[in-house]
Amino acid sequence: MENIKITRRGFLKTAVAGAGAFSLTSGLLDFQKWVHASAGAAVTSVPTICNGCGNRCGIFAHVKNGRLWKIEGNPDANGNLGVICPKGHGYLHDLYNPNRLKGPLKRVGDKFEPISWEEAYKEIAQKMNLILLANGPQSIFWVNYPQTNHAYALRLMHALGSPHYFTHGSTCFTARNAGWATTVGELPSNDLSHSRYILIVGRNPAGGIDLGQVKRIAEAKEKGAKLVVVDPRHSETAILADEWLPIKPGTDLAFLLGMINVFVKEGLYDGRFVREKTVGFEQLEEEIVNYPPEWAEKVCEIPARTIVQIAREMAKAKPKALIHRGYHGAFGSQYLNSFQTARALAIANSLLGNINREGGIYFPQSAQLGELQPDHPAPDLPEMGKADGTGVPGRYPLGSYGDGIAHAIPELALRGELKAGFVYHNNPLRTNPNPKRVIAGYKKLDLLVVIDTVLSETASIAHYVLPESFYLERTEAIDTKHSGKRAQVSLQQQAVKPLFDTRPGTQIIIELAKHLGVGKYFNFDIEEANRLRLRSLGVTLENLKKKGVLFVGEKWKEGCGKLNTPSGKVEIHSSTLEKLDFPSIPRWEEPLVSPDPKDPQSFRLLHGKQAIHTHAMTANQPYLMAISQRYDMIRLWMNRERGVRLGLKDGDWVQIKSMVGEGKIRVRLTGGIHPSCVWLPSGYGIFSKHLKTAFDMGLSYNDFLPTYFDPTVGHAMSSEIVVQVTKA
Ligand SMILES: Nc1nc2c(c(=O)[nH]1)N[C@H]1C(S)=C(S)[C@@H](COP(=O)(O)OP(=O)(O)OC[C@H]3O[C@@H](n4cnc5c(=O)[nH]c(N)nc54)[C@H](O)[C@@H]3O)O[C@H]1N2
Ligand SMILES: Nc1nc2c(c(=O)[nH]1)N[C@H]1C(S)=C(S)[C@@H](COP(=O)(O)OP(=O)(O)OC[C@H]3O[C@@H](n4cnc5c(=O)[nH]c(N)nc54)[C@H](O)[C@@H]3O)O[C@H]1N2
Ligand code: SF4
Ligand SMILES: [Mo]
Repeated sequence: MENIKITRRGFLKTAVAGAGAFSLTSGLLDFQKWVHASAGAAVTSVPTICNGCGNRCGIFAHVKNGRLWKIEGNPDANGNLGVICPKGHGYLHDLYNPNRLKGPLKRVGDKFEPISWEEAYKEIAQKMNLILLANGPQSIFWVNYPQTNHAYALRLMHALGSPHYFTHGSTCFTARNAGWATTVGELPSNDLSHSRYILIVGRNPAGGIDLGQVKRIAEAKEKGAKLVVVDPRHSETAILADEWLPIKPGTDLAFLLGMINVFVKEGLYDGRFVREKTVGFEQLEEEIVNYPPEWAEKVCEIPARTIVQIAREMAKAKPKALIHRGYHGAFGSQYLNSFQTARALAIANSLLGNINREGGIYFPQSAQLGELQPDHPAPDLPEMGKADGTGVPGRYPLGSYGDGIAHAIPELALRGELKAGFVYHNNPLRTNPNPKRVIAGYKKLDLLVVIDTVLSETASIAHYVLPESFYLERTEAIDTKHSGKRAQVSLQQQAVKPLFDTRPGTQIIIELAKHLGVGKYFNFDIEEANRLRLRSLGVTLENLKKKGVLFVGEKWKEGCGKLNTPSGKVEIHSSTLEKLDFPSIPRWEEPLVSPDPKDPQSFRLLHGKQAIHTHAMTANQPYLMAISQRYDMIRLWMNRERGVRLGLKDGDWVQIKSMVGEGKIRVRLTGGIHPSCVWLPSGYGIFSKHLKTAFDMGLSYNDFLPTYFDPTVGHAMSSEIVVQVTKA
């Protein structure tokens, strides 16, 4: 980002300006009083986990005189290796943000009134029981951010007999996961630090932050590795790269097919690996002749000679060469062709013979927690598929039953199939496509209970809002997120006492279960559950509390054994896809929609992360919003030449219009973006009036995104947006 240089001095200035705001409030929120009282006070350090985003970095929370002083990274944590990011630093201040929820709320007419926890539980249980009796268990749902510490929510849904547990996967990663699973049996990791050649296609770990990855890329580069970034936009990761290739968005599949063509035609692949560990290479040889690099150049606009050069360089560095497994940006849930793009990417890696190899793609070790049985028997699993079509033969055949298709909930509510739901650490009104439709669907529910820390858009329309304690105020279920060369367990634990009448999420789930009549599956507290689940891993809860993260299990071993695919091998040709009548060898597939090349106002609308914000949940953080404003980051990126053709100057206001929405924003003209698209940072566009700092700042791509369900996986296809951009 050329114009967003955040110097330390600049950051401190905004931080000091923000700190002043806290002195206006009273009690523990009063920063000045605390500074005075704390001079000379002892510092306690509590190892815990940052909840500023899904990375869940290991941290130490330093507490002075009962108040949080600062956080530092835990060097033992696989995911962040001792560092923390700007949004983690900023987000912790929300602990003292007066805009927090301070107690349970009940909707009365169009207002909220305070209610006690006990009354709220009783009323929710009465209404829920009526809905369960009248409509059956399949009429209720739970949707949350998919974190391992949210496991008890799934248990609650099963105890109530409902299959309808959802995560945000269909708006984030389900195409990527399905592509990898169909090809190599599971989602692997990247062994970045040992790689000699790293090709990243539409992933931006330096902006869509993954701190461990950035550190490992830096380590590899220091040892001489080459980094190539394929991104229509000059991203923060492109800044670190040896080469940046501004691809035409939606055409990564063509780029990868062109590379595979070179691997095959020039015999650059690992012949032994292909012979012993893959199926379908012959079919690939037949199909791939259709995609020479000259063809790919015409589609993706990366020169044929560059495609050839990268393929040759990677083959030379193999097997310590990798194409990053990806996340959200290019093929997580973006295009009609995203699933096939993920497949092609997995196959290209396999041809390098890098599967489960050092410096390549590897299957990480992850901790397998023990069960609560026999002490606490688990409820039976519901035997039905989900109403969204996952787990039902014939519909979204590669959809994830575990994640479900959460952005289908509004349709299911409008159709009357879902009647009541719990939304936990998730904000579908802002993070799902086409908010008008999401609002209509969620408003149709007879009962909506939202568990959040603030009055988000979704909380604003709930019947009951149950406030969860801030992450530094609560102890959570054991986290197993940090897989790697050796598995880890980690623990989010209380560092400061709750400031308000809030409760930890796990306690809320257990208390809800008891009031809903399924308490027999929840006759434990989180301390006991954590202790039981660690039993089989050979580590103690006491030690975990002391350290925050612990290594468990065996160390990763190199070598590609039997894979979790039908053939036990890498499926270049997929028999599963053949049976389903989907292309069983990747072949070119157009995106669903494309801008009109002859229309100067027509663009594809892309979106993505900025390093200082998480989704739509940190825009209300005053320090972080101050940075956005100071560095003028709330703007639509547009290619300079195209902007000039529209009569625009840098900083002008523009009008964006799609099939489903319109809005105004200022433009950032830059050479750092492909001419066919515009790019909107995805952290803004808050429309909950309760979020005072963030309200009405910027736009969200979801305002312009029609409601789509990709036919293979059911994902939201969130970059299939054509917009008209005009001077406002
Ligand atoms: N700062 C920050 N970090 C985060 C998060 C956050 O909210 N904020 N969230 C976390 C989560 S949940 C996720 S899923 C990850 C997401 O991490 P990423 O997937 O890295 O994030 P994005 O910013 O969505 O997209 C990455 C890049 O893809 C590019 N891109 C868009 N379309 C295309 C295309 O068609 N082809 C190619 N080649 N590139 C394209 C974008 O320009 C962008 O630079 O980040 C995680 N880390
Ligand atoms: N507008 C927009 N939409 C997006 C994205 C985006 O960047 N912007 N990214 C897409 C991607 S990649 C993803 S992964 C999804 C993510 O979308 P969601 O799963 O909806 O996640 P978030 O927006 O991070 O946060 C959801 C809610 O959790 C609340 N929250 C934060 N901390 C806590 C806590 O400790 N406890 C509780 N109970 N609640 C808490 C926040 O206040 C917020 O209301 O969105 C997708 N859609
Ligand atoms: S990446 Fe940043 S916000 Fe996310 S968990 Fe780590 S420190 Fe917190
Ligand atoms: Mo995501």
